[in-house]
Amino acid sequence: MARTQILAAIKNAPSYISGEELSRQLQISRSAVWKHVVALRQEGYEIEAHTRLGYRLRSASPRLLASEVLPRLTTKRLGQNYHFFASLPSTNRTAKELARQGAPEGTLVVAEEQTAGRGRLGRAWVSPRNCGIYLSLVLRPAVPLGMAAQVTLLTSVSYCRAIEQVTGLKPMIKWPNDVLLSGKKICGILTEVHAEMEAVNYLIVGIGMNVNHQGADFPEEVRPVATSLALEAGKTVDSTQLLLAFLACLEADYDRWLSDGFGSIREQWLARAAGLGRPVQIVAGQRQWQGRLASIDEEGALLVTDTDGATHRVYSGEVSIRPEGGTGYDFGD
Ligand code: BT5
Repeated sequence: MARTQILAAIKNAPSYISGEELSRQLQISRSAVWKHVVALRQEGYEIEAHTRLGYRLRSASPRLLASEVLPRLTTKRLGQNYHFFASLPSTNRTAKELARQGAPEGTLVVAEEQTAGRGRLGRAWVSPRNCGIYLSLVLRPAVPLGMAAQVTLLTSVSYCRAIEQVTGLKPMIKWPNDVLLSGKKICGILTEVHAEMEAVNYLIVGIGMNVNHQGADFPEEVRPVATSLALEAGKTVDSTQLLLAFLACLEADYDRWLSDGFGSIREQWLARAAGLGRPVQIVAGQRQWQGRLASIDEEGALLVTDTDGATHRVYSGEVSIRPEGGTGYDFGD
């Protein structure tokens, strides 16, 4: 495609490259070259145009365009089948449609904005334009249905590792699906399973990453519980670098999980667990009870000790971490 070739030529040129040279290389008119340059600028590339010298790339597009992500992808599967959208209702919904049509493992749907982003239990995920990464991956692990929930846990570990690599920040994980900084949510994960006869057919792992949000980007009701990497780091974070690091971490963790199970990820999870040893309130369906967060087991179930000292396995539900000796909750839904 001419536009891709023009971008590559401008990127590879040691300095300016003339319109004449581009038109000769691509066998298209100089005005056609100019039209492609205008389109590239609209995609976020800063391209200088000088009447005598020609074109020069001042900076690459900060957007998660295939032209920026694919050449730098180090993974074998995750992200190789790449679908980028400026806006979608929900990346999980689109990924599910692709999975139904037979999309291969690792298919990635990325959007710059979601107009109907979803959390668990019908809750909404706030997904404003140009500050977050909203993505969904199609995975096809050959595992029993009972292991599907572990994917949420391993994804949170992988995302923490990516954040640590790219920003130096030290996030924590709140079971089952939140990543936190300063006790506030910077990421939520929604894993949806399609199974046949107790075996996973495909999984959609949806991740909402708060990257470059400022306080005003969050609506008032979410502001007290939400933060972003930029707010915590005090500087803008390179979304492309973050996405690439995340995909590399996730592929490594996912492959380890496929061969060795959740036990191989457990220590990494525990090293980042929020609220270990702290009093917690568990809400599972209609039932509410209080205990102390002890650990996580080899299957990814949360281990909570009740007031009588008995340890219970929690497979689903909400956890609110309570301040020691206090009555209120410092985090919860
Ligand atoms: C989650 O649900 O945390 C899962 C969120 C998954 C979102 C991704 S984005 C890509 C993919 N496509 C989708 O449509 N969804 C996935 P839950 O644990 O139910 O938390 C939802 C709660 O988090 C809300 O009720 C709010 O309180 C809070 N919340 C909403 N938007 C937020 C945001 N941007 N940052 C922090 N907290 C938020």
